[in-house]
Amino acid sequence: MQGQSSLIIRAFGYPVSSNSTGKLFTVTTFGESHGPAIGCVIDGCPPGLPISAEEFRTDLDRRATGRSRHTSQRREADEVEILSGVFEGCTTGTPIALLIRNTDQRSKDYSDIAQTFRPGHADYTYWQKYGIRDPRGGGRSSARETTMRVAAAVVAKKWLAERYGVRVRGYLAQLGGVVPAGFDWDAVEENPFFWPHAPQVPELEKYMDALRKSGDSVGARVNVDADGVPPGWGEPIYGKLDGDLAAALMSINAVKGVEIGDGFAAVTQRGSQHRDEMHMDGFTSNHAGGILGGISTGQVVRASIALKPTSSILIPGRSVNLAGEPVEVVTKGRHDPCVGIRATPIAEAMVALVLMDHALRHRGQCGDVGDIKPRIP
Ligand code: EPS
Repeated sequence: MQGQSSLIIRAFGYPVSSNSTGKLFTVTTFGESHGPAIGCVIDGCPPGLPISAEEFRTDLDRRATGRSRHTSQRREADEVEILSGVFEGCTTGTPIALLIRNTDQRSKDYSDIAQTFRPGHADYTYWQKYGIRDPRGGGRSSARETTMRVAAAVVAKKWLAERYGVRVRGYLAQLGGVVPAGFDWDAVEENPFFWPHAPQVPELEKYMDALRKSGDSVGARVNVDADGVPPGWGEPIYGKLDGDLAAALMSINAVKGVEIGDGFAAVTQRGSQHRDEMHMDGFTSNHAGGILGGISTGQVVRASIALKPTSSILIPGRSVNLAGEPVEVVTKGRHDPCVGIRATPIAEAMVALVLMDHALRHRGQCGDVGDIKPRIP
């Protein structure tokens, strides 16, 4: 009996598979980097949201490979086909299925890797877990999968903007040791790095050209801000907004750290410094990153991620092969010397998916609560 009820809870309470995210706005992705296609199913989207295939273009292009010499040179069309859930240009409330066909696979680059493991790559752990893997383009562990997160988030971003005026936007906050010397949101979309200070772009170009020539890779930091989030989103205790953001951001390939607000800087701060004082005309600071007790405060929700340097590099590294012999690995193919350069739209996407899910969850449970006073702007 007990086994049966836990089965029912799994089936009806949560998405069962770990390829799904969200409780009310659920996104399931599928596909491998060198398979025929990648796709996703979005379930729980409210009806009546106008959406067309063309609306996916901007964010998919922002994330895509081959848009500058500083990223992988694989050229994918990334054309979205809407297979279901949209009728006469509007969401119907039924599952939205999106498909993108892969068009530029070059699987021979991966023939050596089929027999060995790239140091620092999920090749090894996929093999240990499943005893079988699709090595072509990294299979399911490839950043190609993030295309569908970005596509799903186009729907979430639009609904959040129309319904609540929420805007989710990110930028590259560090490239290796280089940090922005100034900040201007307008600059972010004007360069291939999503860098917020235009005068530094030539320096970044030089840095990346030298890195690419050296055959090595480097890490990065990406920051995401969501403004317009009303107070109240997030469900203590195990559904905290910051907890769900951390899990969602950590699920992005190569992410090794997530911070909310001041994050790890809080370790050395005093309470008098870290707390965000309140006045009836607003908060005086935002060390908390717009979340207290797992619930949004109404301030900007602020997250930051650390991405590791890409493991697919030209510098030979020691590894082992399937026969248990020591080997030297050099990764061929079209890889990103810094995955962080393309991570801004992906991080935005994960933040948007979590916010959309929590917006629906808040509306479901607390939609009748009404106006709470005082409300600090
Ligand atoms: C990736 C390796 C490269 C990238 C790929 C991510 O794949 P391939 O060797 O097949 O060119 O191009 O990125 C994408 C295709 C994409 O759309 O993001 C990896 O190992 O993660």
